[in-house]
Amino acid sequence: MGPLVENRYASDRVTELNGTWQFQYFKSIYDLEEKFYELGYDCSKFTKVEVPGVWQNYGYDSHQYTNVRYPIPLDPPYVPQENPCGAYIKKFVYQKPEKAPKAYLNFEGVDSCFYVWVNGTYVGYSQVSHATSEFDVTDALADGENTLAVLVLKWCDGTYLEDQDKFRMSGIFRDVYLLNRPEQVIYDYFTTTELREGQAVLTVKARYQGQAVPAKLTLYDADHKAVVSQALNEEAGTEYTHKAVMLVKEPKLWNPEQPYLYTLVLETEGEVITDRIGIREIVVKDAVLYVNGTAIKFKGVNRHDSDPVTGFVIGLEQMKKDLQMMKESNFNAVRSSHYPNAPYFYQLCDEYGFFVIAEADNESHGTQSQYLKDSSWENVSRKWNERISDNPDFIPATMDRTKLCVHREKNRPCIIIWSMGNECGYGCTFEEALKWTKSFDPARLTCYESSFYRNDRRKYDYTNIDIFSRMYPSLEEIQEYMEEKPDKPFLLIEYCHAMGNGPGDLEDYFKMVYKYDVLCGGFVWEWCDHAIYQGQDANGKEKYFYGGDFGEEVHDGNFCMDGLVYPDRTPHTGLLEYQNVYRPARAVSFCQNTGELCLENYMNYVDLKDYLYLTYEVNCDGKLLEKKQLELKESILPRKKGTVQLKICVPECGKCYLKVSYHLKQGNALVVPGSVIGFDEILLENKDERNQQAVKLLEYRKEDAVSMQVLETDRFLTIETEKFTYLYSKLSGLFEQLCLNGEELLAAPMEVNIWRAPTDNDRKMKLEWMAAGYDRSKTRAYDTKWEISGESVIIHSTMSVAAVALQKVLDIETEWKVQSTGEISVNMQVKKDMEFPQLPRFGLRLFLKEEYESLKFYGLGPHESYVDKRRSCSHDLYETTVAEQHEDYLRPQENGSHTDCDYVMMETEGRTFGAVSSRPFTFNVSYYTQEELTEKAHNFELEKSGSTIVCLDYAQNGIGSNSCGPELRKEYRLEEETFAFDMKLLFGKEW
Ligand code: IPT
Repeated sequence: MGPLVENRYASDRVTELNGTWQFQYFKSIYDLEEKFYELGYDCSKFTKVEVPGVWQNYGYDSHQYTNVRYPIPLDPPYVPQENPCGAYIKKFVYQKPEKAPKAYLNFEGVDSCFYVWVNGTYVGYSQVSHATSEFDVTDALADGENTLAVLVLKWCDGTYLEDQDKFRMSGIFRDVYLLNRPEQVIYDYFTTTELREGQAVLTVKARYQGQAVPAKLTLYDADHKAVVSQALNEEAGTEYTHKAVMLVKEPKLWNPEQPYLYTLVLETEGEVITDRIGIREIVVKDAVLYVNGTAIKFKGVNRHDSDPVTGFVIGLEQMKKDLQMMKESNFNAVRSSHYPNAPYFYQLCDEYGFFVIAEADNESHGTQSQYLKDSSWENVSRKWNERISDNPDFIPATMDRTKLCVHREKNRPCIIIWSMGNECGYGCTFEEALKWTKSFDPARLTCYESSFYRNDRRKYDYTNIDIFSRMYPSLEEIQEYMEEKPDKPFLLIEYCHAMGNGPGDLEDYFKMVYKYDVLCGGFVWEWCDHAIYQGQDANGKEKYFYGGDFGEEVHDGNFCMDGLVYPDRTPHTGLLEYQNVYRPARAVSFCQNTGELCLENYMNYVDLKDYLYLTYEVNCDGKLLEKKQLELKESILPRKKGTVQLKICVPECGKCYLKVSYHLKQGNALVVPGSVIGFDEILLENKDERNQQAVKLLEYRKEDAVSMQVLETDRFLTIETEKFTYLYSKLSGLFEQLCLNGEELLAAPMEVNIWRAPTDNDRKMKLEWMAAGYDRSKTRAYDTKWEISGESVIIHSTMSVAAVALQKVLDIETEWKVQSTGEISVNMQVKKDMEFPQLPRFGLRLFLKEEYESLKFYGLGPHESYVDKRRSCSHDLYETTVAEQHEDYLRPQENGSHTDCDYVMMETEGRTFGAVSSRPFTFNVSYYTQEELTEKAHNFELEKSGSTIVCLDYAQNGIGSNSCGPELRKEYRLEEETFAFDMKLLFGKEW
């Protein structure tokens, strides 16, 4: 069928007014002295701009990013007197259609408020940025040329209710059009569906503009066959005067996995309205949310209308691209955070299959950040509520915003839940809004996160809230709710804050979601990074600005870059992680003897057999041994398990994995058949499960006896053979030079490294890390002993790691073994002073000559992986380059790590440097130092160090989502009191 919206302007009754307009910006409304809207006004000072657009992108005013805090003084309803504004003029030709004389001028989004004139006649004012404003301009229009003038103000009293966490931009940012209609039309209609004993009941309520005229309603199925037809009959209701009830036998139901749509045609004499209908029923029973009788899970994401180039202006293609990427990544739901999106967004969600939480344009979060002497939560929350959400003066505005949201989108089947808004606190305004919503649309559910319905001691009315929604709760808080006889479904309306390198806790929340039926899923915060594209710098590097880069007085830095995709929609590794955590099927067990693989279906509605086919491969030490395709023969229904048979051969020795990949069988409107949408990796058992290449590299290699010399001074040990000269510092307990075959490998002395460039999720932890001196710690040796033993030199140093002014963090007993072949092994026994916080990492840092630009490694790849963020990676032997290893976060931070590695080998023209360990390790390679990544605020400022930096780590601290979520869980922290680090360094060998 295709989304209706694709033909939205294909009617002779619609005059599209998007395109080139004339525009003038004024820093203050007081600069606007002339009546620019009058006919004959000389607008030679105006420039040409594209509408829709935002004037900050036309080159006027300036972008500002602020989250909670208002960009203006908290003084509702007043806004600054010097209010910036934009004057717009559009000329267009119009011919009144004979059969549709009424003309309605529509604006689908203007920030923040605006006045409209047609041919010099004032036709009205409107506000509520993300709502549609419609003006009856029938009498103001003339045949021939017409002049439309619009004055947009940057701030209005509505600004206090539009304090969403976003870049602030202004102007006419959505479509403008003129709609012609006959005198007597169906002005408003409301369709609802319910299921009754295998049949569906479609109810259409309607009211007219002008006199009621006969209306015929016909429902067509997806094959364009008429299913049922009925007339609208008079029946007075609260808001509607007419009604039709249609019975659909053997209905095909709508759900995100099978978004079956019917078409409803509403015909009156002078007009035909076409709409889509999705039949579905939403029920809450025993605190479990059912759609069409199935207890569902929202695999959701919060999405803003946002683009780095166009700002608030989002066209059909941009939306489709987002939805396509979401489908590929196994999402089934979107929250239109925190305001109604352009109308066609919901039509796309109907068509492509996404559940939607539709949110009203209402956020007064800034009232929470007022100055208070008593900053206790009790006091803050009381004052927060008092200002707006519990202030009766704001009831009309709140009701207006709720109704604008509900009325515009009430016929969209994708919408399951109405959200009253975001972060306003709670009070009488929301009690009223919820009461109205529930009585107007009892067939859908409501939620409002900021109600704090469980822990607010005041007596508010929560009865019209159907879902208990929370943002960023810890697993323990969820558990607590589940144990307290829950009376409402629990929803993670925001979770797994995806800022920068992260989130690291998707798998843990996934497990929680599937542990309880009462937990109906969650919405990751959020879909995309918000930043403003600034073109390329002199080196051709793309530049993106975030908060503070525009010289804003109030801003929230890079808190706007917290999405699963970069602003240009390049996926973050967090998106890849999401895709595999929420894979449609999971391997529950595999029996190597029988070849029986047990799978569980994690979809809500479809049979796995119809949804997927599998490919499976056996990989041993990074070698692909076999790969086959497999169709599922037996049904595996949602949330059920089923088995398939695989025949594989497992070698006796080597690290062997069975990788089962899930491919879309039929594909869907957005994703092509065959696409891989997840995989499982299963470690296979055999006689010797060790990576055989690593075993070989760890073996002592005997060569013709070579004589080794050791020269000792107060400061150094020099270990020499014909082939190499190594310089060991007795002051640091580490090597300073490694010269092999006349060539120096190191560009700087080796270091013990405990620092990583703080990730966004380390933003709180980093303060402790810095207080602990981790960012400036140094290694020293106290005592060094050495001996020659057989063909090796054994060096023993007692060492510590400490920062200026502070006690030692670590005590280390180190044993180095230098073999006559040149190989160096190290064993470090580390003991941490437990006064200190978790370590960012522990390992050796080597500065190799930068010509080492390619590498091979066996471990988790191909992209970055961490102890708690590794579900999209699998074990293999990867070949890559140092440049490719850099994950280019717009605000630089730790990146590119690989966990669970057996060995890594760096290469340059025939020479190699390698590291191998008997215990899986973590490493990363980069041209940038941790210091550089810590210091620089933007990726385009990064300067290469001139070396290839190799970090060989015992481990790194986990990633988590503490940028706006709970603390990193204990099990992912690097905070053991004692641990042992083993590594063997190899040089210049054929591998
Ligand atoms: C919360 C908001 O709802 C969301 O808009 C965004 O700001 C997000 O979290 C953080 O990125 S606000 C937060 C202060 C809990």
